[in-house]
Amino acid sequence: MATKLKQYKKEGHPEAFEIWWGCPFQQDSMDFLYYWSVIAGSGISYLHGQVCNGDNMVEKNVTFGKNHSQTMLSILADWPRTKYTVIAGQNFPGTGQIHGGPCNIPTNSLVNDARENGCKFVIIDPKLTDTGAWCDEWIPIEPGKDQIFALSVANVLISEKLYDEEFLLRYTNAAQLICTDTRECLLNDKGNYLVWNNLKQEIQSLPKAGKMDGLSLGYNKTYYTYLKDKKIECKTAFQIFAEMVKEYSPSKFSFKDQVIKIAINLGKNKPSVVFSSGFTSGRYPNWFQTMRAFSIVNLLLGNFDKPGGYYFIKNEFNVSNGWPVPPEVPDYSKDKKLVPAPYNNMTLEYNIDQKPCYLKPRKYHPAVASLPWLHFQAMEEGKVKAILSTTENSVLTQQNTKWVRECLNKLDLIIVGDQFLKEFSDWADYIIPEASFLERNHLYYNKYISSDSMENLLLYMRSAAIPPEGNSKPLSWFLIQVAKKIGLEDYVENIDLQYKWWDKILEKAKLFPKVSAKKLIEEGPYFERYPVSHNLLFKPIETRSGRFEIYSNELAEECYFNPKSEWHQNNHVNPFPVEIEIAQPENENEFFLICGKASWHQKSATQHSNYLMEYALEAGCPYMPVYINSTRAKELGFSDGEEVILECVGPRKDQDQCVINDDSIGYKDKAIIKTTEGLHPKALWIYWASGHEEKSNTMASKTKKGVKMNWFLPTSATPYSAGVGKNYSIVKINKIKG
Ligand SMILES: Nc1nc2c(c(=O)[nH]1)N[C@H]1C(S)=C(S)[C@@H](COP(=O)(O)OP(=O)(O)OC[C@H]3O[C@@H](n4cnc5c(=O)[nH]c(N)nc54)[C@H](O)[C@@H]3O)O[C@H]1N2
Ligand SMILES: Nc1nc2c(c(=O)[nH]1)N[C@H]1C(S)=C(S)[C@@H](COP(=O)(O)OP(=O)(O)OC[C@H]3O[C@@H](n4cnc5c(=O)[nH]c(N)nc54)[C@H](O)[C@@H]3O)O[C@H]1N2
Ligand SMILES: [Mo]
Repeated sequence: MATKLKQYKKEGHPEAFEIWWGCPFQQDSMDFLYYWSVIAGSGISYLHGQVCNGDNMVEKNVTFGKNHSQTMLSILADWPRTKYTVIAGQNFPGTGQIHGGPCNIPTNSLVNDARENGCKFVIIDPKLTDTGAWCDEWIPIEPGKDQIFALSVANVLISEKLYDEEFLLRYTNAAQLICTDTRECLLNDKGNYLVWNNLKQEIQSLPKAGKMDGLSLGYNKTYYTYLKDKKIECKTAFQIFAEMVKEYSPSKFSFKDQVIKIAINLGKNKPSVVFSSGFTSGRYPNWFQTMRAFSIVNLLLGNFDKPGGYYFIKNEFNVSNGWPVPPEVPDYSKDKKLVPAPYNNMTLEYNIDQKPCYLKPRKYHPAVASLPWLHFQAMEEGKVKAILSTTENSVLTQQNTKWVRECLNKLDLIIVGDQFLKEFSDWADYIIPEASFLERNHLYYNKYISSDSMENLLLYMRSAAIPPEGNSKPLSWFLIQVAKKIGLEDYVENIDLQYKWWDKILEKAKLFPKVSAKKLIEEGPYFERYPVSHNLLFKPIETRSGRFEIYSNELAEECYFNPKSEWHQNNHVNPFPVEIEIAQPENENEFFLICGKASWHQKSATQHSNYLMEYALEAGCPYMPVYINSTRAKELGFSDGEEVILECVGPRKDQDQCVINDDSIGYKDKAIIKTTEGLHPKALWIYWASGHEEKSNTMASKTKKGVKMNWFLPTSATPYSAGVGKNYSIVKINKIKG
């Protein structure tokens, strides 16, 4: 590794070496990885972030602004007082990914509290999951139709006048005036956004969030004004949205009565409601506008910072990173342009994931976690020549396995760090025997509200349970040795990732020495508790209008109306959440192939447990097969337990502008089917990462019964938000002849 790094540095391209890292809660300090990559000048990518929730983060930034985005992303709500909850595409008791944060400590108990307090839960999912069984109601949505569902709910809320007018006027840009013809917003000479003042009967600039004097939603109204002597017809953003959703009547659904009932329940129980499109995102290229539509329904409901609604934690530990500060080490930021990176880190602006986010106009939003396909293209072009992968398994978990592997074949060097063998280790030139997360220390920070209406800020060390086994060492130890070999010893001297590193974070947060890594280990977590308080303007709303946005000024200015943007006039970045069509199965034996995480597995990480890999651990829900709707199976002449052939047939590049590489088309594999009534007829469904092919003796590889989803998945990416279509696969199911 040192030899290669020296060589690439000499050639002027240290970024030809990249670190790919995965789970932030299992791997060695991501803080240190970012620090190391800055001092070494290497590339670095939180590669899996985008396949997980990266475009969700973008949407929450676009609609709510940075200060309010995290709450919305992690569905942080005042659960004990919530009365009605509708969640799409999340198996929340099964996967625990609600109310975010490491380990999701408070999660399940809070959702249970909500239920005990009478909250009703509705799940929207093509598949009847653990959550579906737990919820009061299951809506078996057609894959990719969640956007229309949300727009239908908005339709009912508006036509039944079940929205919160005062909230819309005070905190959103619902009153902002938009030109009826072009749908561009109106601006005055000073570049201010404009509204109609009903009291004064004149146009004025949009007041600060919190103020509503004279503003009107302009329902069913048209306004006229003169700008530079030109008469302009305009309407409020609310009115244009209301006209847009008229087209989405619940009658478009086979379960129209439920849609109406859900909308009315949301409206009647507001603000003590939660309406969410889930945490993990980017399922299809319409998912960004799907999330926008869900967010706007919440804006109509005004369920923010009120009992039982989304809650913004007011108190914070000022937790940053543990990087050593000059003069302890030489100045590492001199002559280097650093930009924000995941988890309070900084990174070099020239990195593949960053460069397109800092163009003018931006091509991607800086909140994207990564831009995976650009790394693969860079490997094809010889710009990335070597990688170190830690705590992730890209050869299985990134879309379009075939393409990913072709790109990997072009590299000079692949190093993989893990405790277990996995698909990626089969590709490695070197395997680093990394100490596992149970053998090292790491500081974590979590925040949530508890049933007693308190904000809880929690710092804790996940401390080593045992010392590293055998010759294994934390990855940081290996990287420090490499740094010493390439002349960076001054930057890595005295680095102590067991204690000192975390104390630095606590010191920067002004908590040290009251709180220290050692004390956290010896005495347990450090808590601060504050009573819940309601004021959503506790921090400025960091959108372009300073308000939560129904009409996204950012999308308008940066992309949709910007002639310099590659996304100019592209509906994926329309400032309103207009319907985006996705490619569909075309023949009767074609389906969407979709997936969900198994509640008794951790993605591809648990493949070596033969017990967990058993075919039928959960009696009615075997792990390996492909689930198919019973009626569809019968129509096509397939029976339960039959072995079939699946073949990827789409989406093709010519079917969708978001498809970047469709090399997966034509890929075939055998699968066993399991018939079920608990699945939408248009979908085939698998447990995520049930299929494996690691060469050592795992039960999964031996039995070869599971399907490896990403072989069936073309590479796609949405404009600006970089959602990577992780369910966007169309497959044909065929009989095995003879
Ligand atoms: N036990 C366990 N817990 C985990 C994980 C694990 O592997 N195992 N993984 C962790 C990680 S990294 C994450 S990101 C989270 C993920 O956990 P979740 O957020 O729950 O996400 P998934 O399980 O990927 O998908 C959830 C559901 O989305 C449904 N779905 C698919 N397509 C559509 C659609 O078009 N519309 C709708 N409405 N639903 C759809 C699937 O059927 C699935 O049931 O869980 C975390 N927690
Ligand atoms: N088609 C499709 N693709 C998907 C998804 C999907 O729903 N559909 N889901 C996506 C999601 S949400 C995510 S989060 C990604 C996950 O994709 P990856 O980031 O690749 O995650 P895992 O499969 O959990 O692999 C993690 C690896 O870390 C190793 N590991 C565990 N603990 C440690 C440790 O302490 N140190 C080291 N060095 N290694 C350790 C495990 O052995 C395992 O091999 O996949 C994504 N890919
Ligand atoms: Mo994830």
